Amino acid sequence: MALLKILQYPDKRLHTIARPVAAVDEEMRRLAADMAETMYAAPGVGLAATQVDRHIRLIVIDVSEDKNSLLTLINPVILEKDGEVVHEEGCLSVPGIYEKVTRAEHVRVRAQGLDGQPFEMEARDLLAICIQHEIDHLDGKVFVEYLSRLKQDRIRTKLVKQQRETM
Ligand code: K1U
Ligand code: ZN
Repeated sequence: MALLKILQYPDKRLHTIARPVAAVDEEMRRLAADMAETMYAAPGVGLAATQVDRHIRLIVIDVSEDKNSLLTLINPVILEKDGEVVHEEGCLSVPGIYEKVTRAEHVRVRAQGLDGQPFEMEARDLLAICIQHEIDHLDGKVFVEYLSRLKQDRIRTKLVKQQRETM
């Protein structure tokens, strides 16, 4: 397995719309395993392929305390969403920034697993928030885009400065 480089905001590649996965093959399973290793090492509770510069509809998530409930969603689609919840979000592509975002409290999702088989699942709380955050990445959207233009500009300036200092 391998640790992958995570793109940092405001990298334009984070705004790429990911294409559907055509075939769930060995290469896809290896990428999913590398993404899971990268997410656990970061550490984080989710990672979208977009963030590692692979523009396909693949996400990994593990919101469990013990880090033993890895969920791999291929071609995820939100079928239903309801309720509203405000939660502080972070993002491995926007290091050090945590801001409140309003999202649906409950989602029903269809996806394919690592065996290529379609399945449906329901999610609430942090899992529902994380699924919406990761699917946004596949649609080229970073969570800071829910914030005011002023906040987005401040975050952009701060991160560009940080990235220059670590070059
Ligand atoms: O997509 C990402 O960049 C991953 C992101 C997922 C996420 C977190 C919180 C709300 C919505 C989506 C993260 O994992 S940020 C890091 C984080 O939340 C965390 C880090 C260490 C321990 C526990 C959580
Ligand atoms: Zn993110």
